[in-house]
Amino acid sequence: MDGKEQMAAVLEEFGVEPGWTVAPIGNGLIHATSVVSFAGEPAYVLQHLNTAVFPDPVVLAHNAAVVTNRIRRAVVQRGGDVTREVLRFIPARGGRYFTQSPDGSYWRLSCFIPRTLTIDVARSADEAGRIARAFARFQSDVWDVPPQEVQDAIPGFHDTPRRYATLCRVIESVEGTQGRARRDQARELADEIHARSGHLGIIEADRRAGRISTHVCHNDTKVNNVLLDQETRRPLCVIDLDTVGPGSPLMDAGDLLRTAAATVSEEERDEQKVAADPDAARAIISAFADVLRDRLGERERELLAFSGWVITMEQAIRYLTDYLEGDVYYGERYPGHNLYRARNQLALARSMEEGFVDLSAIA
Ligand code: GN1
Ligand code: MG
Repeated sequence: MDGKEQMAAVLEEFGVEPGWTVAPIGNGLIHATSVVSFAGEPAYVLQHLNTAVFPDPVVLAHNAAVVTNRIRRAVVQRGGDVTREVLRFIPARGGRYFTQSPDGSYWRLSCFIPRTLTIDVARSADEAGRIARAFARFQSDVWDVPPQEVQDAIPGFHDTPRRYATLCRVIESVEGTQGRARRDQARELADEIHARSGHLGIIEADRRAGRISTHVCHNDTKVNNVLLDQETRRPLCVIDLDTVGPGSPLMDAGDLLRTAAATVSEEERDEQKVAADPDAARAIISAFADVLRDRLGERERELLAFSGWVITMEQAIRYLTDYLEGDVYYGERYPGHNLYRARNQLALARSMEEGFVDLSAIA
């Protein structure tokens, strides 16, 4: 079966009529995402799931159903538009929200939301604030869902100290000529990470000790994981629900600080250009503090800015680990891609330290 035949078989499983064309869409790093159109009009989003990262499609479908049902109800209550403000997945034959093709791989289909765009960099502090508000509202809509109703699709996803321990282990164990060369290149970045390691575990330790809350979180609140209205640029719909699971709301605020307060994207190779904009950071922090005002505790409010630093360091650690392991998780589009990404993220963390995160005040 060639690629086109396989696609035809998959779309038929979802009850899609013939006459479609497909084309890649978006900047996601994990799944292969395409748009399915009829006579040039986009109708569906088709995803070929990356089962190396998400081995269990049942968990993904379950978590997505829990949050989209809850959000749909909230959208109706506030008089919003359910066709544009929440994802709608299409059941395959048999009623499940995914299907398996003969080669064993998994696919899923959702409705395309027209006249929207995604961005990789916010163009102003106001825009960063508006986007943060959309993610904070997502959090607030699912706030009452007991965390045990969703499952951890990737256990320990935002366990930053564990990510750091993995990096240390990989640095020690990298073998072979290429591995050693990579290790030498990575040394400078690793040293910077080691020097900051004392602060990496604070949020996770507080969460485990119950000093900060555990809730259903999105866990991947990148600036490009929300659809904006094409004309008004108003954030409409939070997407990419695969990492939904129990976690700390701080990590969702943190990933927004990492991506929406950054002046360039994480793909920028020139680290001189990488900076965190303190005005955008303030806008993001106030959006979370405002939307979740009765819900965040004192310790959570205190750690909001710091959460941006933690998640940026976590991302640097993840990119550097992947570089050392041979780009098995994120892949690479050019030699040294994940090393550049790690360098970018470390420059961003440093800029946060200069601008709005005082590590000496955090214990
Ligand atoms: C991945 O799928 P995507 O591109 O939205 C990753 C995030 C990282 C991000 C870095 C499941 O997100 O955790 O922060 O890349 N998702 C997974 O850009 O690992
Ligand atoms: Mg994404």
